[in-house]
Amino acid sequence: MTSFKPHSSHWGAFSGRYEDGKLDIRPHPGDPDPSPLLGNLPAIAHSPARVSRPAVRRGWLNRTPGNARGADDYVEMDWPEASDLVASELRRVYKDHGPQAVFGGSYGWSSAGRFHHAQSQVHRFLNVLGGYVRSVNTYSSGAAMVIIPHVLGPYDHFDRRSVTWEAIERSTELVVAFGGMAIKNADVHGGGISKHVVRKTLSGVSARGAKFALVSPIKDDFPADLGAEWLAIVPGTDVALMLGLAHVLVTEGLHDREFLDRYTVGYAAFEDYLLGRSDGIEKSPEWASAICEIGVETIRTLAGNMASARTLITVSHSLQRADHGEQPVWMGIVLAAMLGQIGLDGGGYAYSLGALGNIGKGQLAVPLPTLNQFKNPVPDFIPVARIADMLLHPGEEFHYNGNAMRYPDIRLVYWAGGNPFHHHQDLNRLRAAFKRPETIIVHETAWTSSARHADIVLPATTTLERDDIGAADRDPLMIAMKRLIEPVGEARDDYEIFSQIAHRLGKYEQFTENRSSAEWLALLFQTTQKALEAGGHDAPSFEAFWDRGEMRLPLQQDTGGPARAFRDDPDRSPLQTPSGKIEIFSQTIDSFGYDDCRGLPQWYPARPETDGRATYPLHLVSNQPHQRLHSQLDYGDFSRSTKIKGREPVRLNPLDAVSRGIADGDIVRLFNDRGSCLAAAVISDDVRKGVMQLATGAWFEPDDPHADRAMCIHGNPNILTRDIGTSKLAQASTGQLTRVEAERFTGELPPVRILEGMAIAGSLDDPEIADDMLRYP
Ligand SMILES: Nc1nc2c(c(=O)[nH]1)N[C@H]1C(S)=C(S)[C@@H](COP(=O)(O)OP(=O)(O)OC[C@H]3O[C@@H](n4cnc5c(=O)[nH]c(N)nc54)[C@H](O)[C@@H]3O)O[C@H]1N2
Ligand SMILES: Nc1nc2c(c(=O)[nH]1)N[C@H]1C(S)=C(S)[C@@H](COP(=O)(O)OP(=O)(O)OC[C@H]3O[C@@H](n4cnc5c(=O)[nH]c(N)nc54)[C@H](O)[C@@H]3O)O[C@H]1N2
Ligand SMILES: [Mo]
Repeated sequence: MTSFKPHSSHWGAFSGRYEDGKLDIRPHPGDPDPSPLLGNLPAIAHSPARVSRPAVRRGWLNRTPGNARGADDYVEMDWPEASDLVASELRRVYKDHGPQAVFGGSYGWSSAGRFHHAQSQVHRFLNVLGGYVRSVNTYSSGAAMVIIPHVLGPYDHFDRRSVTWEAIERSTELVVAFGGMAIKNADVHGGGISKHVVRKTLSGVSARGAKFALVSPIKDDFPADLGAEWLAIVPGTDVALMLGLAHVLVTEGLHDREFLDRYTVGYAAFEDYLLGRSDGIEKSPEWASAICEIGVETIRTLAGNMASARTLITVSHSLQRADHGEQPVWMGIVLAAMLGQIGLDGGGYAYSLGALGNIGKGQLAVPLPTLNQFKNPVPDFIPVARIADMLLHPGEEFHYNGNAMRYPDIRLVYWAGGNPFHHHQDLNRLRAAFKRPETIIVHETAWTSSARHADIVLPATTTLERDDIGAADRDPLMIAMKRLIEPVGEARDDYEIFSQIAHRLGKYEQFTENRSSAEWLALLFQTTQKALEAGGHDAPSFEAFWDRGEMRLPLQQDTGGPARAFRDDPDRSPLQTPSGKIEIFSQTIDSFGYDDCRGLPQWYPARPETDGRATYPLHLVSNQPHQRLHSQLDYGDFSRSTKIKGREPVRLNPLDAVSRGIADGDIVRLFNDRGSCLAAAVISDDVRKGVMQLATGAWFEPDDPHADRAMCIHGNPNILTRDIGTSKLAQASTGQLTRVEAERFTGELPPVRILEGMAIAGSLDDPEIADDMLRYP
């Protein structure tokens, strides 16, 4: 009998045992509310979706004219040949075009584990070769990461060191959650989460008598049993509602003038806008109600309640992953400032609370092991969601955060640990963009759609196939992640793959520093161990930690973070903004002269969606899936158990279903000017009328891989979403919302095959294919 060994994932700590060809998973005994996502893990050991051998796209190998990326055959080869091929191609591109022709942004969540983290590995590797064009910010929070530093201070001060669950349990009387706090989202935290506490914490807060207002088009964005008031808002209109609330505060004299005077700049100009003195439009509850479709009385009552209780305003990531996404983040801050509660225990403003399972927990008192990525000498970068623009428009000018910049001319794209055909918008446009580079290299664990658009696909192990150290921001448990299964097929660790290629390029010593993976783990562990020792804590050796299987890390005391310090003494602890105060008006942003993000937060109607029709009638919300992390392990049992007729479920309101003749369980076709997809209808009162909700993450499978405007037969919403930046300020993803129409699908239902693996055309042992290979320079 083998024993259960400790391991960790982005969705929870667990132990596993592999026996008789079966992987058993047990949640960590200390986790009060383990995630069902653990049910996706066993398939890793045997799924045909795994990449088993290095593979190369045939059209790339023999330089076939015309580019068939996404529709081509793959042939397999041995590791030494694959490593040679990648090395010689990298040598060519670096020599002929330089590092500014290599895109290594490689966005993506990859897996938990401090050393084998794919992004760190790929960045370190490319830096050893001379650098690469990088990407900045995230799909998660691209708009907030740019606006918050202008108006409140460093992003991580307010994302991480903000209001804690402890303070909420102690003091909060009313939580107004814009975008909700869906329990499904708190299942996950990047790097790991040993205790899922959000459900229990919210119950406790509710039991103490606190009230909740859920502002969302979807009712289950808040736990159903806590009696939250559901304000079923029109998607994309939160700023109008916030302005309506602000208007009530001012006209009823409920705003905190003293706070605004002492702690903010620019309120007077904002009030001119709010009351219509500057533009002739009063942002009254009536005005707001006409836009967001929340009743006037509801707005008035909520504003009154907010002013008379210890109120916490939360704004979810999702609100800013939309057109003009900077505005709700900023306007939420202004609303909280008007209530005068920023920096009070359990009051004020908490950005993205509930979006990830460790937000709101205490800070670790010691640093975590981190692999040195070295310095990147290339200055060029893009805001992460501008990838298709970059590939389609080399040399073209774009604006970002006060700078006019140009897109670099990319010849080679290197991706490890991310799935752009999951995370990017307007996939038909992304397919066109992915035809541009000369070479695309991907390390993948599985034949995702991104792997299927690459020229060289190298099979990577998952964490289950390697030893690592598990640790994450705000999680007090460090875990000895022990290998549970042998590598599947010929999969290798990203580190091993890069080491072999580096060797061929004469960079082995620089990349590996002559250390094995095991030696790296022991070395990286020392960062934390030394800090523990210095702080007088239990500081076991690496061997002792590895034997024990886990180690508890100390937490900092909760002092209320930078907001509390600022409130207590704004002169000695100013905010790190230009004025040292909360910037209701930002001189800096105003000076950029952007028409889509001005010096004050304000209401901007969404930009028109289409060239064709006037508009599509339904709002599509494409939010995070409850049954997986993004696209990861869509082939796992739990994710598959939620599919209907093999498709991703799409939820819609009964009224919208009836008027379109759609019944529960029907396959529907969603469409707009950009594309279309199939999905399975689930009719639900939890979805506001006029809204459809289709989670992200079903692997993109085109009906016709050769078509320019393919339909996804599986249910990936990004075939429909818009590929435009939030504004010239942040240029962030607007993937959360788009407009669509839907109809019952009556055609013959094509089978979904993408989760069943790739049909490989042959191997290099095959003489005809080997001949192609010889023709490669
Ligand atoms: N429409 C719409 N689109 C969205 C969003 C939305 O709200 N709406 N949300 C966005 C957000 S917030 C995010 S964060 C992104 C997420 O986008 P991604 O982070 O790109 O999504 P993942 O599915 O996590 O992709 C990780 C990939 O890494 C692979 N992988 C895992 N472990 C390893 C490893 O050790 N080595 C290697 N080489 N590969 C590994 C997995 O197989 C998987 O394909 O999506 C964004 N896209
Ligand atoms: N189970 C699971 N959990 C996850 C992830 C996952 O893939 N799976 N991904 C993780 C990641 S990377 C991130 S960044 C976070 C993302 O955190 P979020 O971006 O906050 O999560 P979403 O689920 O995309 O959106 C939350 C809710 O916002 C609501 N919403 C959408 N548009 C609007 C709007 O205009 N107004 C209002 N008021 N509400 C709106 C939707 O109903 C949606 O359910 O989630 C994390 N948690
Ligand atoms: Mo994210």
